[in-house]
Amino acid sequence: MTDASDDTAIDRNELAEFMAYLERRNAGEREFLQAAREIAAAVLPFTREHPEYRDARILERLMEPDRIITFRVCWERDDGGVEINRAWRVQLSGALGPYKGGLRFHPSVNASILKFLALEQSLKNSLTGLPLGAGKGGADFDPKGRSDREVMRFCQSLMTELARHIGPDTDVPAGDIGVGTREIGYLFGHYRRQKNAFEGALTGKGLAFGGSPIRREATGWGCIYFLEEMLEAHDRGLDGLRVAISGAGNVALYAAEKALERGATVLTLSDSGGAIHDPEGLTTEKLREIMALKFERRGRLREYADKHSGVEFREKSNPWGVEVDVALPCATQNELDRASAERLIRGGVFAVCEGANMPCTAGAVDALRDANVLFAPGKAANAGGVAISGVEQTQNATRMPWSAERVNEQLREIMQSIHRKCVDAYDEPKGKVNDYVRGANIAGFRRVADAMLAYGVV
Ligand code: NDP
Ligand code: 2IT
Repeated sequence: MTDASDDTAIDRNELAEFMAYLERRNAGEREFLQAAREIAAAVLPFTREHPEYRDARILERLMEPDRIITFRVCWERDDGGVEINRAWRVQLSGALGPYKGGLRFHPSVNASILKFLALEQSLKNSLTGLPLGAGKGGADFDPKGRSDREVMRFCQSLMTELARHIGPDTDVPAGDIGVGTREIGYLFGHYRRQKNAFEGALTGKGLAFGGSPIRREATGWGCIYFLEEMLEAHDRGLDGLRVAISGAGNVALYAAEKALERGATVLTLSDSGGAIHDPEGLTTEKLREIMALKFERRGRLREYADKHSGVEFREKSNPWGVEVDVALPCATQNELDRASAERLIRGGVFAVCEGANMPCTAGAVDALRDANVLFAPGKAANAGGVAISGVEQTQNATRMPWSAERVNEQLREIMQSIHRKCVDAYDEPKGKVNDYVRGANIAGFRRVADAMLAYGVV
């Protein structure tokens, strides 16, 4: 018989040993190692009770991508100059279905970031219950300040190479930071032409050519559906709560839309230029204006603040200094650190739900846990986007479009079932809020691990 402190010591030693192994194999890959540590901290104690996973070294195998494809993307600027970018596709795990995950276009993109995103994707996709493997890709291309034609030429050049590695039964990319409807249109148009096949090799497509209703909204809306489940399980509701959201992209703006619909007061948004704080709260009309600014004109939030007296703009800052009940980080990784978490805690926050992938640093997550704040990790809370990508694949495969109502119903059900899986996988001792980090990692791991065990050593 061991007592709790013995267990903690064993957990710590095992984690240190596992991380030393991963660090040797993935030296300097900060984001990948950060994501891997969170998963290992939850899964290692679980596999102690399930030695079959250990004997087959399932966790180590999951953390070694099936393959990583790297390639050069050359394209011509409007002025005739030649640009060279680097692109990747990380095909991490095909255990549960064709590789699935977005493409990111951002100057910071590198192998570590894409490996972390693909690893998160593996457990997230598993949690959806759909037949989705895990991948991620992208390029160190910065779409900011580029004309539509330049973006088109870049997408076409990238797809010239990527097309040979993807397909509806092989690997199905979608959007992520810097890749939205415009980019998916250019990418799909070039894929279709090269392969001479109209097939669901990408998701997030326009409605006119095989896209699904609600795919654009799915990540943000799904995040709010998860938040509602989490609040309800702790005897709270969203109506009347003050919410801080970061980001002003696909995830953030649709999370804001659904939060408003549910009666919450949304006080903040942010972009790479800084954060806006509207002490009166956004209205549907204000949000429409911001959506037009960000999605149609590709403008900056600063312009919005300049036009609206009473809206404060904090240059190069984040929204975490504002007193709120709920925080939804929806921009990018590591955007909410321990100091920000402590500020939120002092301001009385009681729920943090990750719309982005790994927006909270490990220190922030520790601080929130110590303060007994409800915390939903991205792999659970933002799974609605990839879930509706899965639904888009179904519609493409059957050549039968679904109604918006049916897709939204499916989204709600999937987010509810993910919440249930997290709670069922890990029971927190009484008096503490549920540990969704442990729950999501264990439940997500279990399904992939069972498939991998069934396949034998491959
Ligand atoms: P978008 O490109 O639509 O929006 C990203 C937003 O975050 C923009 O407002 C952008 O600012 C801001 N941002 C991006 N990088 C930084 C940075 N380094 N510093 C400050 N602000 C930044 O992307 P999405 O909304 O699609 O993605 C946001 C997050 O959600 C990412 O972590 C992504 O991986 C995750 N996610 C996305 C899903 C999807 O379906 N799209 C699904 C699940 C998770 P600016 O407007 O100035 O560019
Ligand atoms: O991080 C994510 O889950 C996404 N960017 C969406 C992936 C997808 O395939 O829809």
